[in-house]
This record gives sequence, structure tokens and C-alpha cells, in this order.
Amino acid sequence: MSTIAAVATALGEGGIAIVRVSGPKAGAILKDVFRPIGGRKAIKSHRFMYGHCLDEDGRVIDECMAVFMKGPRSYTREDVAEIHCHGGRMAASLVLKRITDLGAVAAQRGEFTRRAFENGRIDLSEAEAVMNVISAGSEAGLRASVRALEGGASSFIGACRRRLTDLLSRIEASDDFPEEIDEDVLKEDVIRDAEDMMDKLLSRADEKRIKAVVDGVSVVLCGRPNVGKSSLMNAILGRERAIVTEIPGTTRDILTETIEMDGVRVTLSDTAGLRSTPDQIERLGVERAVRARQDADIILMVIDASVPLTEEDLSMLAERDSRTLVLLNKTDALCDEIKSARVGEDVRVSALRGDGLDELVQLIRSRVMAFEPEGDILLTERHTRCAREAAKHLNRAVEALRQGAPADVAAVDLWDARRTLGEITGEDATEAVIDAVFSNFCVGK
Ligand SMILES: Nc1nc2c(ncn2[C@@H]2O[C@H](COP(=O)(O)OP(=O)(O)OP(=O)(O)O)[C@@H](O)[C@H]2O)c(=O)[nH]1
Ligand SMILES: [Mg+2]
Repeated sequence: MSTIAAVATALGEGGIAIVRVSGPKAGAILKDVFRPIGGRKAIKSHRFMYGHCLDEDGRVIDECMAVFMKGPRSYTREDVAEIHCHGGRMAASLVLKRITDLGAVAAQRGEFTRRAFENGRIDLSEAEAVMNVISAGSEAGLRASVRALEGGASSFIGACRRRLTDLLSRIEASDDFPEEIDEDVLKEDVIRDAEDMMDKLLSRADEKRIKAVVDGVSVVLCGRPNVGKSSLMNAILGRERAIVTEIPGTTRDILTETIEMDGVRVTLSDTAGLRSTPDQIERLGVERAVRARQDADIILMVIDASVPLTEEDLSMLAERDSRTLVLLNKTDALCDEIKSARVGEDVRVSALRGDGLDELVQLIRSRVMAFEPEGDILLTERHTRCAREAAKHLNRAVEALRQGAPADVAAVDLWDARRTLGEITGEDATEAVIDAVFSNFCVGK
């Protein structure tokens, strides 16, 4: 097995740059390149040391901290050395050059994590969770990734595979000892278990929940021109982001801002007022607004309380769905017609005076939180694809049994489901799948 090395921190100026080495020569290389204060004998496993890195002529490259981790108590389970130099490009790259001169080879993308996987410290889904942790863009995304890293997905997939193994061995036994096993009871058990697993797999592979955690939740303000959408956008953000005027048709393009609500990334969009108009620019803006509303996770439908409801308001209200919150704005100037009309609003606000804004934000927050999944979710596209595929096999087994097929016909699909789930954790993944997973990693991880 070769000894690999790479700079593990991001390139560029920063406080610290870490050079990481893994493999049988890690200890010897560290002894050659690093001189701890107190002499070379001082190198002990899992102890952080202060000292200097030296070049081949014994000149100091940089003042460093270093640690040696004797395998298997390390990230890769091999002997690992880490040298913490000052940040920036030069110190770490000179230390790395010295290390490769001493016999280490440059690590490939994800090779440290790949070794952790191949040495059995983590499975494939946990390895992928490492990348999800690194690329997480919100606290909710980070929380879900850390849960996966700590085996959330693996233990669930492992439990499903054990259930399938159990069913398959019962089916096999019923083939061998038909008189001892009641086939009808067995079939009922297979159907019940397969359906239960199918539900759980599909809920964990639910695209909307995953998108909400990984990319965030989109909240779109919509309504007729001049109802106060931009004023509400500014009020929610607490600053004058959007232009507000008394002229209908002020907002043309979509204005987007990102905020965090309880760790979930929320993208708030203000849109052009919905109306038919001869103005070409405004018309394009209205088309964009319609599309944004279609794609939104949460729709804030704004109604102007200072004037009677119009035809447009009524047709928009008729289209409200489970994603919609109806906001009755300008309640400081409530007109008589609205007082007696049945708008069915979720909240009354005045962007001008600030009335009802706390309640509005609270309402948005609770809708956003509804997207945060209770149980674990599968985080990568590869995992959800496998989960859906496994659910399809399970469904086929259930259908076959319902149509009166013998249990061993369903067994073929149960085997397929089991194998597909094994692709997630890597137990049944081909070398090509594993290569593809690690090629998405960064160097040094
Ligand atoms: N009285 C009162 N006026 C408001 C309130 N909110 C907004 N306005 C006024 O309504 C007018 C339109 O506000 P905007 O926020 O630009 O409305 P909009 O829906 O973004 O309008 P378009 O961009 O044209 O679609 C401005 O003159 C605001 O000052 C409110 O709560 N009460
Ligand atoms: Mg506007």
C-alpha cells in the first residue's frame, strides 16, 4: 500500500494550512520532515507537537504543529500524520514537496476517505455524507449531513436489508419444508413488511423534503399591482431592498433575498404585480412572476384591504392551494367593502405601520419548519435513485403475491431490492459506482 499526501485545507490565504499524510511511511516521513521542540524522540501517537518543518538541507520551511496518529485509530485506519503550517500557498506546498520527495505520492480526489471506506471504517453512504457536510449551505443541511455521517442512512438501509434477508430465508425454508410452513401466512408477512419498507424508503427519498433541506425553501410574494408586495418584502427583511412607489407596475423583475429561519435557508422573492398589460417589459415580468409562483414552496398571496376586491383578486383567491398564505395588507386603511367581504385571510398586516408583521413572520416560520423532516432523509441523488428503485422491486413483489403468485416468484424481486439497497451503503456497489462517487470529492479529503 502506498503512502499518500495532500494539502487538506482550501488553497489561498488563511490562518492555517494542513498537510495530511496516510500510509505505512507516514511515521517515518514525519520524523524526517518535522523537528519537534524537545527532539525527534518526542513523537508520540495522538499528541499534538510544536516544532519546525525542515527542507532537505535542514533549513526551516515553517514553524508548525504536527500530530501522528497510529492506525487503526485514524481517519483512514492507516498511520496518519498531519502537519499544520501557516496558511497561504507557500509553506504547505513546500512541506508537501518535501514529503513527496521522501516517498509519498500525491493523493487522488477523495483518496483519504476512500481508504477509510476500503478499510471498513465507514460505508459508502457515510463517505458521501462527508462531502455533504463540506458543501452544506445551511444549518439544516449540515444537521442532516452530520446525521448521515454518523450512520443515520446506513443503519436504516442495514435494517431493511436484514428484514429482506429474513423474509428470503423464510421463503427458502418454505421451499425446502413445504409441509411445515403455512404459505399464506408467509405471503401476508412478506406483503406487510414490503409495504412498510416501501413507505419508509419513499418518504426518505421525497424530493420536496430533500430540496428543502439541501437547497432551502422558496417563499414567493404575489398579487395584483400596488397591493404592497414590495413593502412587505422590505418589512420582512427589515431594510429597503425593493423600490416602493404608489405607481402600479413598479416591480418588473424578480427580486430575491436569502434569509435563515431556525437554520433553514429561505429564499424570499418579490414579483411583478399580476395584470395584463401592453408594456412588453412588464409583461415579461408578469410571466416570471407566474412561473415563480408555480415553483414556490410557500406562496404569500397579498390582497389590498384599502380597496374592494377585484375580479383578479377573486380568481387568484380561487386558485389558493395548500402552499398559500393569504395576507390582507393595508389594514390601516381598511375599506368598508372589505370589512364585510369574506376574504378568508390567514393574517392581517399593515406594511406601512408594521401591524401583524410578527405574526406573519411566525406563520412563515412554522410553514418553513414543516419542511424540516422529522426522520432522516437520503441526501444524494444516487441514494434516492437507489431507494426508489428498491421500492419499485418491493412493489412488484407485493403485486405478484396479491395476484396469487407463489412466494418464491416474489423472492426474485426481494433479492433485487436487497441488492439495490446494498448499492447505497457500498456492500453491493460495483467498482465503477465507487469510482464515480469518489471522483466528486476534493483533493485532500
Ligand atoms: N396605507 C398603506 N399603504 C401601503 C401599505 N403597504 C404599501 N402601501 C403603499 O402602497 C403602494 C404600493 O406599494 P408597493 O409595495 O410598491 O406595492 P407592490 O405590490 O410591490 O406594487 P407593484 O410592484 O407595482 O406590483 C405604495 O404607495 C405603498 O406606500 C400599507 O400597509 N398601508
Ligand atoms: Mg413591487
